[in-house]
Amino acid sequence: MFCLRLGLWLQPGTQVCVVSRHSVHKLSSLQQATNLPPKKVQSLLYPFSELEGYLDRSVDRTPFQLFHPSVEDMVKAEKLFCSSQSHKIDYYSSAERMDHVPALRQPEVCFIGRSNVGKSSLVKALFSLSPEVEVRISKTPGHTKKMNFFRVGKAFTVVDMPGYGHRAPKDFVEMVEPYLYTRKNLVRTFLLVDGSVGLQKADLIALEMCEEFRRPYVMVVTKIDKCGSGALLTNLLNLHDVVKTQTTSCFPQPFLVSSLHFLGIYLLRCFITHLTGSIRLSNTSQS
Ligand SMILES: Nc1nc2c(ncn2[C@@H]2O[C@H](COP(=O)(O)OP(=O)(O)O)[C@@H](O)[C@H]2O)c(=O)[nH]1
Ligand SMILES: [Mg+2]
Repeated sequence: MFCLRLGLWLQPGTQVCVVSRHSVHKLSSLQQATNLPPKKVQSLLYPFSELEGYLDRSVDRTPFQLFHPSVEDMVKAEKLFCSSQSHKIDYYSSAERMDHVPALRQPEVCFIGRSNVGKSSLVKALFSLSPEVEVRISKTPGHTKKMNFFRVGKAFTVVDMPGYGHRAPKDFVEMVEPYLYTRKNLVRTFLLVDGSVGLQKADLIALEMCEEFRRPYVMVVTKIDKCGSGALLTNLLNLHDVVKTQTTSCFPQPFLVSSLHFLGIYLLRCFITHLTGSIRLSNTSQS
């Protein structure tokens, strides 16, 4: 059934993106990803499905699948991540202080989290269909010292924030907190946690801060390729428990991603375009 639906939305000639001279990763687009075996496609599109089988029957799956778009909607969302003459995706500017933050009006989403959790890698994976967009990824923790703004046409802005927790508490207090507190066009904050190590003390501090600001935020579980299903599930259930018992502004569903293997990237693209009002979901999607 799933493959049948997929086939319908990915007719030959369904244009996804005009590819530039930069090379595009083979899993960047749904069209390319769907050449893989169905089970693999399912886990690329809906990574939680991979873990579901390991869950005890008593565990309620609903919170993990609140946002469950159709493939059609994912295809729609993907188009917004393809740069064209009339819809330019580019790095816009960086800011080290709040008074350097660009005055942009589009809805904005930002990515925060510990240094090295995978923020820049995730932004790069989201923009992988427009590989000319330069997103810097470091080998050394704490490299991103600035807030980096990326424009997605007139639709929305994505902000890659400096990390916290590792030699960077100052950046966090001076940049991240005032930004989260005052940015008017910020529609959602994505708080990244490393799925292979689970919630750390610094993550809980960030979570507390997000709660204090009372602005809606979403947890993203990164690097899900880096550990086995057992460890990932333990970390995920622990996170779910914290979200359920200690938060009020957090979306109940954590988003699972691997920027390295493109797991969950299509789902997250769809969620971002939905949140920023850039696409309208079809009736078949849940949210
Ligand atoms: N295995 C794995 N490694 C990742 C993933 N995402 C990022 N990394 C690695 O984690 C390190 C830090 O990534 P980066 O995006 O710079 O983290 P940031 O400091 O939060 O921006 C880099 O060496 C990345 O290659 C992932 O999904 N899987
Ligand atoms: Mg970074």
